[in-house]
Amino acid sequence: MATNRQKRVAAIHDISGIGKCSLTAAIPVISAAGHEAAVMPTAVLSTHTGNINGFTYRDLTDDLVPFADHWKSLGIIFDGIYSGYLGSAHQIDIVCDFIERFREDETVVIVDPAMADGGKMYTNFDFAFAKEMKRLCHKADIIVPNMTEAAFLLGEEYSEPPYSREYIESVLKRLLEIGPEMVVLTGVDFGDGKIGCGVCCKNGECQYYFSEHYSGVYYGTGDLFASALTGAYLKGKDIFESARIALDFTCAAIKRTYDAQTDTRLGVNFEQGLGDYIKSLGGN
Ligand code: PXL
Repeated sequence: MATNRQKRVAAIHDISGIGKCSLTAAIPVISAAGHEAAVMPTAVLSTHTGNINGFTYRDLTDDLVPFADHWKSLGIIFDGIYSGYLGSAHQIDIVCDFIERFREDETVVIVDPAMADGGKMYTNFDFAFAKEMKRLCHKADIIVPNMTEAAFLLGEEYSEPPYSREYIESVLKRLLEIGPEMVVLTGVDFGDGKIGCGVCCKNGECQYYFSEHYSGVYYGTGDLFASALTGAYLKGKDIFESARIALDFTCAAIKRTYDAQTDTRLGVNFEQGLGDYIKSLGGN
């Protein structure tokens, strides 16, 4: 009996040489969870684009369909399809087609609508892109937006924290109406010095998880959170346990970085938390 079949996740993100986000977060975290990370790089950058000038950007749009064609010809199947930072509306179309071609009955589709934070779209994105991203979220089983991405997906203005419980519940409910089975909303802040996530399922069950709040902007943490959630969920944890594990992993990386007082634009120290992450999964 094949009881320990290794799972394979298609990770569709850019690769930024410095910054510990997108694929440089997804590959180690998904691997630590014991899964195979098959990568489809959407672009190659010298660094991420957040608050850093002069980054290089090589677009790989023309390679994406040939990647998919080759994988199809090899009969590759995926237990998970996990998308993050996409460089254009055209890339969103390609990922939508990829999901149509590769989704099997048991495939879990996780979409991190990586496009905005702190009330602003990332460099080179506009609100038309948010509309396209909504189409991709419609195809997902799980979406993992932060509060800014949630507002832009819903076509409303970003509100600064703290938030009321009613507002967060309304955001979660309206995000579910876009189409995913599960929503994991990050950056939930009720003004009590904690920060965390709200998790809601189509069946109406909702939970919140919180952790300590460190001042500062920590780049790449959305990608680490979504990658850790993906790893845990494919490990068979339910969405609530997966969110708690991902939050603990991400907050421990932020704490390590806060204590070390390093340049937060260059990413957080998640590597030294991979051992604890594996333990929280009960091994890899
Ligand atoms: O962490 C999200 C992200 C991923 N990839 C690139 C980015 C960002 C955020 O700024 O610029 C290239």
